[in-house]
Amino acid sequence: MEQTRRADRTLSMHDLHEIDQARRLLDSARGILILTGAGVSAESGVPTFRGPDGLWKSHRPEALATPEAFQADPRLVWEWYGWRKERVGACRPNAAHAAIARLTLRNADARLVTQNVDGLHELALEEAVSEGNFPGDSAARAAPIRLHGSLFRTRCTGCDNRTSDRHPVEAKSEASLPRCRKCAALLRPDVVWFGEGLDPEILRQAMERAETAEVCLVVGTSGLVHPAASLPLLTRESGGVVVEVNPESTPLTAIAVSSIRGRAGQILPRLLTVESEPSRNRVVD
Ligand code: BJW
Ligand code: ZN
Repeated sequence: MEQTRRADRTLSMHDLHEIDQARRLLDSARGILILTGAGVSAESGVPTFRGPDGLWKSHRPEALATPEAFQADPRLVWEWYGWRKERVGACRPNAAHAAIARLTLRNADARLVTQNVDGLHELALEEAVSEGNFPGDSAARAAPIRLHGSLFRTRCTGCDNRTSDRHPVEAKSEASLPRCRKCAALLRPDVVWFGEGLDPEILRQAMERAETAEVCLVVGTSGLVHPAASLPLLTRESGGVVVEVNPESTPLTAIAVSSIRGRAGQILPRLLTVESEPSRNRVVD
């Protein structure tokens, strides 16, 4: 977190060159897939998973983010998700979310696929639509493809019914946990845990986008979790190129034609904003 709150560093000539090269690739690309991970929300105050301040530093994934963990102790799992809902619910989109939202609204060939469950891309879209002058059908078209579900939705363990739910979670005892209105079975967060398959239709759409994209822009992901991390490989195997924005190198760096080492909130406004757009979210050094 400390790293994310520090003032933006001055970009070097090398950074500026990388940004320039990536901008040209994006400007001429007919299909663009943007794949985001937790790092894109770090500057909004949402904790990432891995790394020194990540959630997995103090919580074991297998104790909280697997179906087995939920079966063994649903109260503990709900307590953790309740805490995250509260924390994330207080966060606002940052300049990176805003830049992505504006790109996907103005460019019908650009599509966002996110691993994030925090809803900040969706909020940024709403804000951009209310501020900008975008074509009528662009908001629906620009909706992110959400690979791992949403913190603000529940799924019934009995009848599979899904509902949006922004309420705080009452997880003091198992008896107080949220239950289905239709069948009274226990509800669970509508997220994808380790060992669970992704929604096949969502995965199909993401893979199709990856295969047809001329540029896959990967932002703020460790590139460790599959099948999300396989999407940039698909783009490359299909003849496209990969551009990465991340302060650290990742396994995806090796396949990237351009790696921009910096924070999403500093880099993306430079990379994606066009001159005619409002300058509110542009970063000036
Ligand atoms: C910044 C920044 C700033 C910091 N700006 N950047 C192939 C090979 C090996 C294993 C598998 C495989 N295929 C499937 C698997 C098994 C497994 C898996 O991938 N395991 C690996 C970890 C080894 N995958 C699954 O189980 C998936 N299901 C599946 O494939 O089903 C079929 C199947 C099952 C079993 C076996 C085989 C096939 C499901 C994966 C579900 C992941 N779920 C989670 C939790 C979601 C709900 C919740 O939030 O609670 O999703 S885990 C967690 O990791 C979350 C994230 O979406 C996901 C990815 O994390 P992300 O976004 O990359 O975050 P971090 O923290 O890792 O990285 C942050 C990055 O940001 C860092 O790089 C920083 O440097 C950077 N950063 N500040 C820009 N300001
Ligand atoms: Zn039910």
